[in-house]
Amino acid sequence: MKRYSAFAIAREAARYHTGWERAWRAPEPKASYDVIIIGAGGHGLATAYHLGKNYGITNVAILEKGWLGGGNTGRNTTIIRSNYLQDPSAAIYEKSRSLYETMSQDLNYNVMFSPRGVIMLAQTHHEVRGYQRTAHANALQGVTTEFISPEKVRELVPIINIDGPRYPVLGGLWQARGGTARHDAVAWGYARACSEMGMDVIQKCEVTAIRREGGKVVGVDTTKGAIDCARLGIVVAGHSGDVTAMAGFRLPIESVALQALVSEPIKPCMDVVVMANTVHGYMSQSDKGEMVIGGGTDGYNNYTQRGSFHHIEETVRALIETFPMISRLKMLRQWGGIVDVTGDRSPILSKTPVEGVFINCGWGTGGFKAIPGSGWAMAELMAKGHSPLTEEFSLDRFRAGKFIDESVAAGVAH
Ligand code: FAD
Ligand code: PYC
Repeated sequence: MKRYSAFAIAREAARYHTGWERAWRAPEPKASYDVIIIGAGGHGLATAYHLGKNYGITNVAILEKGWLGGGNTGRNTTIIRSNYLQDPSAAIYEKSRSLYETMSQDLNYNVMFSPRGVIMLAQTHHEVRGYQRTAHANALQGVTTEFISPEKVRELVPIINIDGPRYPVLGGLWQARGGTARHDAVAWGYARACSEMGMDVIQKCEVTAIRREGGKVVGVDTTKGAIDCARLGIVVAGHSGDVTAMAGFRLPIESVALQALVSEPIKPCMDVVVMANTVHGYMSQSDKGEMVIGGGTDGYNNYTQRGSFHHIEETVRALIETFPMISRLKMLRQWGGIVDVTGDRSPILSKTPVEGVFINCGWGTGGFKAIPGSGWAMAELMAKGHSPLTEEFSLDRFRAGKFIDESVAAGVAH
């Protein structure tokens, strides 16, 4: 595959863009693979990529029932940060954040990583104490964050109303190297790199059954026929419960809709990401100028990929008190995704009761930021049978009661 570069753009401009190749192949499935990954979202693709890059395992198929990145990966508000409280979380989220720094170069694909900084506003004294505690924990974990004053918040975000009609801004947890990236590009960049390594990324191929013999996986049935495999990764976010049911086990997970919306594009007015968790809403400005806005999860389980109307109202109301100028904006689009939420708001990266079957799920409302780190760790788990980054995130923690409570760091009301 030809590399993307400034020279390639100039060359193609000179010949009317007739020489570009397809970014990834569109193959039909083979009869058998060493590894099958179910789900071509960011986590599935990153797992496949690191299996190839870090372990030389390339006889891999990634099966996707819809289109590449059409699940939560292409529906999220793209916030990247690693300011979590617990040590195992800080380790995997910071690994991930640092991989985002070089992702465009690693994949030879511009994912538009923008480390513009993320503030989580503290609007109650309880939140002030919570975020100060997180800043101290982050210092011990080697994650650079700081608790900043209301004046500093105002300096960073001139459009903010720090006096607030209900909750004044009392400070904020600031991560200067947090930010955003272009979500589709993350999926496309990984797909291109996987295809380049000889892996098959197969879209419109739904897995309908998982075949087992003697407690071990032997393959899957799909809408494109039966495919054999020695190892299987289930990486399907909101559909994890459905797919693990095919393998005969249940997960401690719930699927709920989480939604977002964008405004009409306006001139640059906010160059950091702001999360206001007490009033509940978060906002950033896209490169096109749209204000990207997200709300909370629905209060009931569902698979609608839409989200309920009252959440839009609540989210917009919360953001208008925080940023009064947005009351003048027209909203253009709204959408939802089905997020997979665990009781402790931490992910599951684990072996399963079926030999050869591995699960990566439970990223809930916050897995976009984790894509490269999760792929790195999941590939290690699948290739070697263990990974220091996944150890604490196994399914066993629910049996042993060793929860990794990240309900504050999750940032999104559940
Ligand atoms: P997905 O991208 O959902 O991929 C799973 C794939 O599996 C899907 O494409 C699906 O079609 C496929 N699949 C399912 N069943 C089958 C089957 N039987 N056969 C084949 N394929 C199947 N996270 C952040 O870090 N920052 C944010 O700002 C943020 N904002 C969010 C805002 C919204 C509105 C939403 C919905 C989520 C947000 N998230 C955010 C969470 C983040 O999007 C997810 O945690 C992450 O994208 C999950 O990636 P994934 O690869 O696990 O899942
Ligand atoms: O995890 O930072 C996050 C997040 C923000 C919005 C949705 N998730």
